[in-house]
Amino acid sequence: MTNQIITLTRHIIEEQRKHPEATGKFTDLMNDIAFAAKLISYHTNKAGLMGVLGEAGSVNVQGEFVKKLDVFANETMVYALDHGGHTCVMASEEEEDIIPIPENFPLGKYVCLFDPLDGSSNIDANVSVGTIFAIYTRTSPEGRPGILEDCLQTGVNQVCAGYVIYGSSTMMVYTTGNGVHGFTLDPSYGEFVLSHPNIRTPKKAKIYSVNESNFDYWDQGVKNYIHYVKQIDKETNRPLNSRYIGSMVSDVHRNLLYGGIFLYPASALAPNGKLRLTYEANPMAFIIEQAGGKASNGKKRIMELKPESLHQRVPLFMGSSDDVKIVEDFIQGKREN
Ligand code: P6P
Repeated sequence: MTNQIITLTRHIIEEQRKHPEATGKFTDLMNDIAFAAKLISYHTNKAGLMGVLGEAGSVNVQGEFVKKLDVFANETMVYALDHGGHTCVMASEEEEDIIPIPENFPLGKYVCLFDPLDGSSNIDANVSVGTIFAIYTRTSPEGRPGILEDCLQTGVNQVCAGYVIYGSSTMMVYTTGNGVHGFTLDPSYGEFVLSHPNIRTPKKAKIYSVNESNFDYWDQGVKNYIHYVKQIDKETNRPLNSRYIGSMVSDVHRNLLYGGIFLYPASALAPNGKLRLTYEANPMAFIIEQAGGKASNGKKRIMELKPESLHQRVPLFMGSSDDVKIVEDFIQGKREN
């Protein structure tokens, strides 16, 4: 029934009505992101047929080989967001420095940070990948281009965070601080339609997601926690189920819906972990917290960490709140089993 369809645009407008100061600019910005997501979805789903698979040859700031779809997704996000007059600066996993708004375009108050295609090393194997984005309002004076400091705000300043998962269907999940809502793309008429209103994540994990090949490189507290989740104990529903795709958006999305904890700890190989604070950990943390979960670096709330650089990495433990608290106790030596 048409009057049952709640599109992403309608949902945002209805959400914005709760903010008297809203000008409609945010709605336009979200529509620009939705446009980019539809384009990336189309190319990701057609990748095998459109010769966009395989290495683009270059290497990104992370030292990873860039695949053609990475390049396309990054260009699509920049193209969608740089001209509408809603943003003053952007930053991307794919670009070393901040991305200025072209001089001939108007400036807006929003700052958008994104990982345009997270998990892209899985693309050739047809594994789900995703786009992650975080939106802030600028802290630098209006009327001039945004600056690096606008992109290095603590996660608690986010006005919006979301991800798009390109899987068996394309879904956008976002929060503006009033709960978490999921929209599924209906390709027949190109609209994101509300399919998962008010997502809440279970307090207790059923799943743990971690790359256990790093086990010997972890601190003892993390090792003790992984031993703990694998022990047989009916009373505390252990062992947990191990599920790890190696694509953060896919792992976090599954855990968000089913209950689970996602871990990317620091290790001897990666002293600050692998995932980036500004455009991976912070947006996902905002979503997880708004769904009733928790996100920590093992000692501190992710969203209270002050970023020092754009591509700064951070140890990450996020998901079902009871289990993030347990892993924090193991890491802080408050318990050994
Ligand atoms: P590993 C993908 O490359 C990514 O950035 C995240 O999407 C994913 O969670 C993580 O790295 C996987 O890393 O070391 O387990 O392959």
